[in-house]
Amino acid sequence: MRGLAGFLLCWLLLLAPHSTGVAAQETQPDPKMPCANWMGGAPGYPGHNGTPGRDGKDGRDGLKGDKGDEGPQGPKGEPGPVGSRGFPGPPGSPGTPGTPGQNGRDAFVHRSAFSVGLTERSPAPNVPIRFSKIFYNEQGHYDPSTGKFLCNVPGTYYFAYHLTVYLSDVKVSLFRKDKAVIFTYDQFQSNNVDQASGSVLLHLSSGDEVWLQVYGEGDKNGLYADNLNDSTFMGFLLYPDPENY
Ligand SMILES: [Ca+2]
Repeated sequence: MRGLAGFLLCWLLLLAPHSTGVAAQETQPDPKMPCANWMGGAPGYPGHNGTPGRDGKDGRDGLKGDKGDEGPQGPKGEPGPVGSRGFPGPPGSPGTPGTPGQNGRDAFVHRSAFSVGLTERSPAPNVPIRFSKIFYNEQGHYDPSTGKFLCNVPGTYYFAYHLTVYLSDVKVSLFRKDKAVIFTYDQFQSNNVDQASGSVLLHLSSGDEVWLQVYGEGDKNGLYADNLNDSTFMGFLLYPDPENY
């Protein structure tokens, strides 16, 4: 009895507010309305989310983008290492000729020579013999009026004499500055013609005089002379002193 009463009560409660539309609901009940399917249970809870699906395939490449703007110029780099040495260059062209040098000293000042001959027989003794025939006296350093050679160029000189001796002995000396340097003596042989010769190297200073002189007491010395130039006297500068160059 009690079950049936409850059922009826519920039925009345549900029917009362909708009494005017009962006919339509009875023919096609709405499943969404509560209590419409009053014979079923309450709706269940929503199910859990399913597992994620697998990743899809990669898409095709997109179109190439436009070229970007040009960037600003970077800072200047460090200098590179020094390169290797190059090959030698070709020889240069000849230089311009230099200016002419100064004129040298006239070599004439370093010349001194003479060659003379005797023209008078038996010259006076104890004084310079005067050789008056001139073969060579370009510089005039020999004085035929005195028979003396005067040194003008300091240096070393060579002197020589070749004398013909006839009829009597001859003794001569070559003098330098009033002093006899060498002697030559020839003893005459009868019926003959002799020769007396001498030569010497001397160093002379400017102003030194050189000459030949006959020793004797009379005027009849055997020093002979004629037009064949038998007796001669000569001298020349072999080389001047270095300070004269
Ligand atoms: Ca002799």
